[in-house]
Amino acid sequence: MAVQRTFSIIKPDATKRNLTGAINAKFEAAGLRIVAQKRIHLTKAQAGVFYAVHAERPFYDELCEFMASEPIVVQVLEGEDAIAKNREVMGATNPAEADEGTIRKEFALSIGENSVHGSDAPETAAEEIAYFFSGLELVG
Ligand code: DAT
Ligand code: MG
Repeated sequence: MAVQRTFSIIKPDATKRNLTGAINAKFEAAGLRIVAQKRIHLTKAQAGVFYAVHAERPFYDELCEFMASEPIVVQVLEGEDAIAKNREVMGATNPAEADEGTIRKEFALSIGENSVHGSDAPETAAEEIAYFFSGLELVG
């Protein structure tokens, strides 16, 4: 597997509880490098564009509301097999099903307030990185 980049978000439930550093430590311990990072506060409409793929799901409105409720930290992680590795470090969507030692097992509050987002494929990683970052902001 080659070196990849993936897009990550530290979500409102985590920024609010001052967990940015603890979550970044997990990424770095897994060999993922933070090659871009910024703190932003999305509007509900911007969150809606980001999560448009879930527009028909019953939790969509609540999800967009949550993502706009507090600042978030958006970042680009780089490393060997970064997309799969990041998903592994994150743990399952539902923290009740997440493995020991994963971010969601340790920090997530619920299936909705689950502390982190990570891209699920190379195509979505590229789209998501481009939505939040310009090329000049990616410093590998
Ligand atoms: P993931 O974030 O693990 O990629 P996903 O893409 O299926 O999961 O869903 C995106 C987010 O939507 C997820 O992180 C939290 C929210 N979500 C998913 N399923 C949910 C549910 N059943 N109830 C409430 N929120 C949910
Ligand atoms: Mg997803």
